[in-house]
Amino acid sequence: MSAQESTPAAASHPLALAPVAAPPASVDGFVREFLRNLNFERGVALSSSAPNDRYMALAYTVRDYLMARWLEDQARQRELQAKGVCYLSAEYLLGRQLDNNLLAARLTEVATEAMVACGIDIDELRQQEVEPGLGNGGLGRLAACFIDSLATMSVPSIGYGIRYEYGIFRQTFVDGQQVEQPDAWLTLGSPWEFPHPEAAQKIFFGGHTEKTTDEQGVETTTWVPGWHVLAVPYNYMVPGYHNGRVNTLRLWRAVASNAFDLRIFNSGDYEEAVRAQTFAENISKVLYPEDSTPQGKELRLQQQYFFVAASIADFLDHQLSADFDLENLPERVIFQLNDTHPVIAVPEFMRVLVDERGMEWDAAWAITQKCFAYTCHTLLPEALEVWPVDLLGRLLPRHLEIIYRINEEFLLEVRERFGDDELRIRNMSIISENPRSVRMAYLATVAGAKVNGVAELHSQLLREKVLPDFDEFYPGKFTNVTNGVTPRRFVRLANPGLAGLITEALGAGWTVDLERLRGLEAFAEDPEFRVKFAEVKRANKRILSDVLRERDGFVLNEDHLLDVMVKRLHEYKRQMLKLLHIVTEYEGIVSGRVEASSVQPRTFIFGAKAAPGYAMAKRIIHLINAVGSVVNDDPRVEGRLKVLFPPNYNVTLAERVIPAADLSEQISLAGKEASGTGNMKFALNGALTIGTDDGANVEIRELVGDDNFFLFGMTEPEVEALWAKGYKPAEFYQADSGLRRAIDLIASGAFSDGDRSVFEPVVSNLLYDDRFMVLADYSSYIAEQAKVDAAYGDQDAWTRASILNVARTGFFSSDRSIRDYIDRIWHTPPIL
Ligand code: 26W
Repeated sequence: MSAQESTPAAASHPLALAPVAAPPASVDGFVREFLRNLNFERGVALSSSAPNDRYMALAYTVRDYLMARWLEDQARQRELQAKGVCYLSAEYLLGRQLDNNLLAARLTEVATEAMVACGIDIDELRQQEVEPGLGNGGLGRLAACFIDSLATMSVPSIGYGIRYEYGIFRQTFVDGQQVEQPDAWLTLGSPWEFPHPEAAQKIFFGGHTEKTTDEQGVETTTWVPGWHVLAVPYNYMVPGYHNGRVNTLRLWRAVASNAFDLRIFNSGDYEEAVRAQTFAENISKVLYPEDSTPQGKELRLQQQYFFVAASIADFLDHQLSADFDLENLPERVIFQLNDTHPVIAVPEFMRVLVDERGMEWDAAWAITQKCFAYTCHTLLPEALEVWPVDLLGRLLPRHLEIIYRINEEFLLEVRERFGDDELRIRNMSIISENPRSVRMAYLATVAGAKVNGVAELHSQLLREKVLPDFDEFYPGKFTNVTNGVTPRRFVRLANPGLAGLITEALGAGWTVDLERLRGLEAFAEDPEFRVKFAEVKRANKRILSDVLRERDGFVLNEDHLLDVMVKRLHEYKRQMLKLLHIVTEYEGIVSGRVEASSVQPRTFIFGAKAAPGYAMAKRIIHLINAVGSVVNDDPRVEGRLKVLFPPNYNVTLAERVIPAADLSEQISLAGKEASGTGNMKFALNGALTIGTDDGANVEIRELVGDDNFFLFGMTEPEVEALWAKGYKPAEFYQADSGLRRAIDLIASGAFSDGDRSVFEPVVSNLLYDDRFMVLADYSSYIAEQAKVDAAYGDQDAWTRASILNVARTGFFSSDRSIRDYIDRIWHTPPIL
């Protein structure tokens, strides 16, 4: 997968054949390269340089060291024409790049010394980097972990996505309430991107279709679009860890082809003159901050079509050899659909093969069904995207026609198999009625060679509850690939103390072979190792304490049990259950029923953004901050309970919070969290999990053992049974005095200066709706939290359990996930 064709003359020039030389990997060599970039790229002298100049020059220098490998790798992948993966994702939550690129290129020490040689503290430069927040949460971060593993495992692949000018909003709190600020991450420019306007693609929208029949009576359809924009690719390096490989992440930016209309300008209508530009740029302007409920906005569909059409054109135009026979596409590429957001790629692929390349429909469809696969990341019915046919037909008239034909032929097959079972036909139709819409998950399932969930339980529920008809109709199509996280960023980089301890005990191989962590089981029995391990956790708490003091003016007590819940704010994730635990503890002490000195000192850390349009989620954030400020200022619980809610939770903050945590809160209602990946990061960093049997928690518990996991709550079948029986949350309120006191305290206005109205909606939602059964799981949760307190009292036993969590969760490496995708779906062996 490499850059565009170069002209034959240039290609054969002796210099063109010479390998690109990387600068000398010595401290002197690095200093020279750094100063050259500072002076000639940034155009400043060291003496007059600003911190951002020095950061940019450092980044350019790291790039230079990786460039040779990148260019070589692209040429090699092109030459070998091996089968590769095109990962289509509307989101990539990349996090900061500098340290990951230094680590991958084995340059961390050299760069640190080189900066010292220049009188620069490299850490000051680290702080300059703005993390690219081109994602909402789990799905976006998973994509980032996956492309890291694909590069580290030398799998030919390219990640395609959108270069949003504004990423996920910056969260601030005003009087405890979330206020969103635009994320202008590109203000100072991004040193890690390489624009390639010469490889821009024209992307068409609107218009109508025309049918023509040639003299042989063959009917062809032509799309006569209404308008178009240009998609300009920006390449980002995706370096493999210590394998000399560098894959590409190609993100598309929308620009107007005729950016400026001089004629209109000269007529004095300046705004009109640039209207095309602003209109076009809007397409890649901003990431939609929803992570569960699609708003069905036209611009969102424009964004989805824009990047998949550009990616397919880029692949067919620039990645295939000129004489490539399209019949062999299934041996050459697999397009992985990261949820339904890119599924419009299916009718686009058909349009290109049939309308542009003149392929027969059946031949094209046979190829399409082998070249696509779909990963579903959710269980919430409201998160499954459906696009009204009038909107889709207006924006993409040809694609709607193609979807209709795909559906027609599919339903014919269903009829052949099941006869005229109208209910089944209606249930399975890609087109739903009232309003007439396209069910994107159904289209992805019909077109995909494989459909996978992201954890065992999720994949099972997908087959049994979400898409049962399709599982029956397509035996063998549904599979599972349990999520994973990259150990490079979330252990090696985020927790150097732990990484050092592991390498000391097991050697360095674990970073690319995480199952080797199993070797730590023996060390769990070694008191000395336990002491060292506990010291690493304490040191991480000190680091976090410094970060939170600097960042938010918070003071962290390192002797406290650090109880952490960081993830998007959503009612199914049940931050409200965590809050009821805190209020219960608080109420117990201030009411005098519980002796403060008998309470295990805890600090509760929250991190959570709410989708701006999600009112209840924003109210819950307000309530968490309100409870926090009352608890933190109440001398009766001083030194016992502390609530910290640092704003703007993102990858960079996660890298500080996760290594310091003692307890990982994974408390979603069973059957709602597809997998979770934070749960994996916490376990790999030695936090013990309190959780339900939901998503990947089930697999974590199976691996670490029941003694090293705090399980509570209903199982998924029990949830279904209670729901079927008719769930009355108020009954649980009546039956449980502890629960009643906690809810009553919130309802009383105790956390809102006595104003009961402020949080009344939250309280009544719990008492009369409680869709995610917070009240039903309350008593089991509180009981399990008491076990946590007791367990934490025996630090040595806790540390032993913590070591066993690290030792037994190597399975959750994203390298293992990628291996499963290769074995079960892609069949794209690494090219070594
Ligand atoms: C259109 C609105 C929208 C946007 C994003 C709907 C749904 C999404 C994502 C699928 C939500 C998401 O991030 N899902 C999370 O994906 C993770 C990676 O697989 C899982 O670990 C989480 O359980 C799942 O909630």
